[in-house]
Amino acid sequence: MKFLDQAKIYLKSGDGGRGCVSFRREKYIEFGGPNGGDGGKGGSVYFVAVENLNTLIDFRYQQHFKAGNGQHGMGSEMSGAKGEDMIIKVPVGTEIVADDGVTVIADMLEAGQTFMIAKGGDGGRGNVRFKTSTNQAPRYAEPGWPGVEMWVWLRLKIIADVGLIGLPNAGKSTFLSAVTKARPKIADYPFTTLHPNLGVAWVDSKEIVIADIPGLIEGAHDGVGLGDRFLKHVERCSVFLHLIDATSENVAKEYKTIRKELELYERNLINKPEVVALNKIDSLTKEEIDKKVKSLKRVTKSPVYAISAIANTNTLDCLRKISSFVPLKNKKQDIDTPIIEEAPIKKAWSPLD
Ligand SMILES: Nc1nc2c(ncn2[C@@H]2O[C@H](COP(=O)(O)OP(=O)(O)OP(=O)(O)O)[C@@H](O)[C@H]2O)c(=O)[nH]1
Ligand SMILES: [Mg+2]
Repeated sequence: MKFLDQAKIYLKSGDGGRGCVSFRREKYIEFGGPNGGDGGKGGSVYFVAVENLNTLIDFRYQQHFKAGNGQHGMGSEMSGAKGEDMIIKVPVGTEIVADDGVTVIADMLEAGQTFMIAKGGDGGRGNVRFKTSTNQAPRYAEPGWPGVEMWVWLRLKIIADVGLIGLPNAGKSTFLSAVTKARPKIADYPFTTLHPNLGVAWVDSKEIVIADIPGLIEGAHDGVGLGDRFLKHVERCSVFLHLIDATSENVAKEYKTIRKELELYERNLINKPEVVALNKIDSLTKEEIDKKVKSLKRVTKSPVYAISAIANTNTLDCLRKISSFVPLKNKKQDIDTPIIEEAPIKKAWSPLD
């Protein structure tokens, strides 16, 4: 599946239907009076967060979403039908941002969360509503109220419990494939990973979602390498697993490079809990490992583990430590019963359809 974490879409809620001007005409009934019905309400546009999506790629193929218009009122005091609602499914973790690209309108954080972004226009009142003692035969009715139209940005920030960070080639994807069923691309050249990969690990019957993102290098905040925009996918994690290649000369320096980039991306990120893993210890002697662990401990207060993702050495201990920072999840809301305060759902548009 292709990955896309930003998309711009157009939304329009339905216009309300026009009220009707009509008079009762029947044999033997004189002065039947007005009987024009009201127009129907326009459909509204909703967003609903769903769990089984993790990309916005479908919005590359469809960018326009319109709810149905209300029908016009009719004679015999018949109201027009309501327009159909438009329900747009987005992955959990999607921010809905205004056209200016800055103002966050809604943050879809939980499965089943529903947000009405554009309310349908009200229907106009039919002429029967305007009958008064002084005007028994009004010849006017209201027009329907127009719907709302807008462009919005959808910005996906994947929600994972653990974010894997480190320089390219540190072994992030190898770690993900060692502890989860995910099979990301692994290779011994930098920037193998070009978009985030997710995997689910089970630690003592606790479920933790791990996100593997592209490697960071010095200057990533200035766009060097793949830049640092992928950090948005780990900014909501409970904990970072910071992987460091044990075969590199100066592990302390590499550690500091990544910490600096985190800080430059968002100051608060360096206060997030972190577990440090010196990876690839299968390629080192015991003395070398001790020496490198010591030099890491001199520059960080975070717990340091010496692991080998390939040989699966100490990965479980490391995972247990990570898991201690991940809060237990609440039961997720069933998405078949979304909470909607306004109109009931009639039509569901799904990128999966
Ligand atoms: N010897 C040894 N090699 C490892 C270990 N873990 C990963 N590697 C190797 O290191 C290289 C890079 O691994 P990746 O998992 O692709 O590294 P990455 O951090 O995801 O790299 P990017 O996606 O480029 O950021 C591959 O050739 C792996 O086989 C390990 O524990 N021991
Ligand atoms: Mg990788």
